[in-house]
Amino acid sequence: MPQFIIIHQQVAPYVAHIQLNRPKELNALNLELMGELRDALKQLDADDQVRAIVLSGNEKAFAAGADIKQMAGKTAIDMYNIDQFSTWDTIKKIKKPIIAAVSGFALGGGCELTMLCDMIVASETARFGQPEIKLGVIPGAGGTQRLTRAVGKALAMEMVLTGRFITAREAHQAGLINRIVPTELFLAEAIKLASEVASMSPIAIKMAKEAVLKAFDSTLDEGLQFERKNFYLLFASEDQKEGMQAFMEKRAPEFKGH
Ligand code: DAK
Repeated sequence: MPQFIIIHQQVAPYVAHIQLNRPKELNALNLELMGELRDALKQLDADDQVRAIVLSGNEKAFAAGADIKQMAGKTAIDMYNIDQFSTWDTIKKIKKPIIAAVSGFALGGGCELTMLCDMIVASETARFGQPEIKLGVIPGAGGTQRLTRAVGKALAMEMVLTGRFITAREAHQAGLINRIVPTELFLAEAIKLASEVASMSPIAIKMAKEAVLKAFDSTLDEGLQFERKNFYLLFASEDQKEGMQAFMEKRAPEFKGH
């Protein structure tokens, strides 16, 4: 049984929800929590009854970053041996879409975790930041890269160099998040968005996610080639036949994921 996360199966058809659950520590991401999160995501990624995943904290905090108390005394060699990157890399490789439901603090590793997700639904009280600079370090799980790609150089540089938190409104204007909703609805709206995604062909959804992410580390031509292959490949699926047949018969498609 995981100690630091709660897994809710079928919060909507084909939607699972993982809740980070270290409320007293504002969901600080200790190594144990990250290990549980990695294992849960891998398990849900392999589960045919799950087509989209919602990841949340609570109303006060998504996550206030890596656990500073656990990290403070570590040496470079400790950090090397712990190899947290393998955990983060596994999360990066999850094929099903992950929607972050964010309220309150999403800081440091917490902000980086939201950026590893595929979409972000935020409450009005959400605050995003990369305050590592105030601790004498810099972001270590993609904050300098994914944030810059999401919000552009000016704002990323300001956030990374000053540690300033931005509001949900600023995050929305800058393109970091998908939508802002009233605080009491942040989880429900994320589940609603996940349900919409989960109603599509799960195989097309995975290939679409893969292709969009390809845009971040390929030239345009390489990305287009990749997209083309996935596009062709989907014509080998029954879901493509069902989707197009259902359109012509003016009925809702019934996707099966093969
Ligand atoms: N770690 C440990 N404990 C934390 C914490 C954190 N990041 N954030 C909060 N807490 C704890 C507080 O210590 C406090 O515990 P007690 O003292 O009561 O025992 C409790 O949570 C409540 O926090 P506060 O009393 O501070 O609450 P406030 O509302 O006054 O302030 C705050 C909220 C979020 C502004 C403040 O707690 C804060 O500034 N927290 C630290 C934020 C921060 O600096 N985050 C970045 C951490 S560095 C990597 C992957 C990831 C990372 C690095 C490498 N690899 C893959 C290699 C990530 C690094 C980071 O995230």
